[in-house]
Amino acid sequence: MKASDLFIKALESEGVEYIFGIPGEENLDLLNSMRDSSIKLILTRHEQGAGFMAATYGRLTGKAGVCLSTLGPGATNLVTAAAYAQLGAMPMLMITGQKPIKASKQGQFQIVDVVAMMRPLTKFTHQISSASNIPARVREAMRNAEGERPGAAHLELPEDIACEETDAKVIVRSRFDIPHASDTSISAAVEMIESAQHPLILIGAGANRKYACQTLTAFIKNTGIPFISTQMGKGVIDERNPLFLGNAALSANDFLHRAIEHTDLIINVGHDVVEKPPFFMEQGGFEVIHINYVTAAIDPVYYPQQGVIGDIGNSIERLTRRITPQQSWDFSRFMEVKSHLDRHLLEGIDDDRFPLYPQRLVADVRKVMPDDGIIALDNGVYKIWFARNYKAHMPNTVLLDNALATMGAGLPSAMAAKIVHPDRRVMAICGDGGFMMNSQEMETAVRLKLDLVVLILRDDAYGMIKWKQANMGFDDFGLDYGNPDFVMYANSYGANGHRVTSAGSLAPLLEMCFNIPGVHLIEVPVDYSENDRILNHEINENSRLI
Ligand SMILES: Cc1ncc(C[n+]2csc(CCOP(=O)(O)OP(=O)(O)O)c2C)c(N)n1
Ligand SMILES: [Mg+2]
Repeated sequence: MKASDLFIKALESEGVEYIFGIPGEENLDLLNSMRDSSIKLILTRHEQGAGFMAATYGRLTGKAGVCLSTLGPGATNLVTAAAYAQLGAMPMLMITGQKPIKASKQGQFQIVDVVAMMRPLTKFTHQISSASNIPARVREAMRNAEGERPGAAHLELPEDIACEETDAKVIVRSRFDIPHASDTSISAAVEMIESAQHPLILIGAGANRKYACQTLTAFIKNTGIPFISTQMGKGVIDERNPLFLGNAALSANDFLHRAIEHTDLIINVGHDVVEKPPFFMEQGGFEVIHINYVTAAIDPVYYPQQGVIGDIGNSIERLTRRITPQQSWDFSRFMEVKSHLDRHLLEGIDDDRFPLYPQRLVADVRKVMPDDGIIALDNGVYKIWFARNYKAHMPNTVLLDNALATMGAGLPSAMAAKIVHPDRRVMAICGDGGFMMNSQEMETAVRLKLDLVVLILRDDAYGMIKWKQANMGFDDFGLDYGNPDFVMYANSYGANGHRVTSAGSLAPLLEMCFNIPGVHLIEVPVDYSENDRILNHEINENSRLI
């Protein structure tokens, strides 16, 4: 069999459904091997878009998303997506081409050491130097990408290896179960939780990965212990739950930090230090139980006293069975904090001013999204508003990146979400800055005939940095720009462009767009003038008073 055919057969055996990417001449054998394959090629307009789509496919399915590029410039374009997958624990396999390695006639033209470039950004990176090794290398790349903690893997398939003949056979996936935590660590955790006075649960990104929602919901129901979520832990448990205190969108000085100050034990489920810390541990302060698939990465602000390491769902189920709710537990302070935060979150939801204020925008988006609707956020200051104010109802329905926190991923990740969940409503929410970093993928979305709403928050600036600039006491400088006419821009791609012209027209327009097939782009002018006052000052001051 030809090596490139074997490579594709190996990917088929792994259950790969799509390859996102842009082939170069060095990938043409592999591309040809895809002709009769069950794997669909999703051609993009930039390798970064392909990488973000593959990573999000991995995030949503737990199976590695696969992307493809040529050597040199194609591979360097994948670098940000590699970091996105690696930091965000999203399983992804990148395949890049290379000039012939046995006999090259083109000097160093386009050649960079891609394997070395990918090393700090991946769990596994390897140049395939013999066709007979393809089955083992593909299996090993997938095992690394998908195994806990998931991340990026990379294989380089040089041109001359891709066209070799081989009689090697595909290696099928091993069957295995994720190991369960030991009885000793479960018992230690039960003892710590029962003897605490104000235990508090924190739900992080890892809990969103393996759908631990049912067991966690039962744990909270049976114990009555209140919980908070990190940005990437949103939705594991329905945030309308009466025991939900709030989201740790800000690292400090928010209402829920009053609850964190008050706790003596945090039950930390699926947390990852790669997220902006939702709390800071201090010597002599509260203790932490780390419940996760892997032991905690230690950091100056994170050094849990107890680990419960193994399948999260199983650990939680066993803890639920073993824990007896205690008379001595006192959650009154937590519920007091919740009532203040809930009241604050209601402010501005019907604000009629135009351009729109973020609170109104978030509330209107929530209104048109069903429980299973997915919002995919790019990176900008609105991400904080959505994390704090948008109540997630189901796991993985708020796709945001609080790990690499890169701009440019909002549109591609929404596209991948729509491909994985064609029957759900999916909306990309982007700043005018982040959208323009990968806006070319509008063509891909139109070509794929995706039904998608792309909401662009227009402030004609890098608003997030303006907000930080104000927070640091600097005057406005250097962060404003112009924009294309987004309506004409969308129409030129064959998408449907819309512009919001009053606060009241956003929700009906969103509803209309979801009812008409195709890609819809909606420009919403936003007023960020109160970001500094509210996020930097008001929340800080009000939360100190409670
Ligand atoms: C690729 C990348 N470049 C720069 C940054 C730093 N950064 C974070 S948010 C931001 C501004 C975002 O602007 P926009 O997308 O318009 O959103 P806004 O905050 O204005 O709503 C910048 C420059 C980043 N996170 N990622
Ligand atoms: Mg902006």
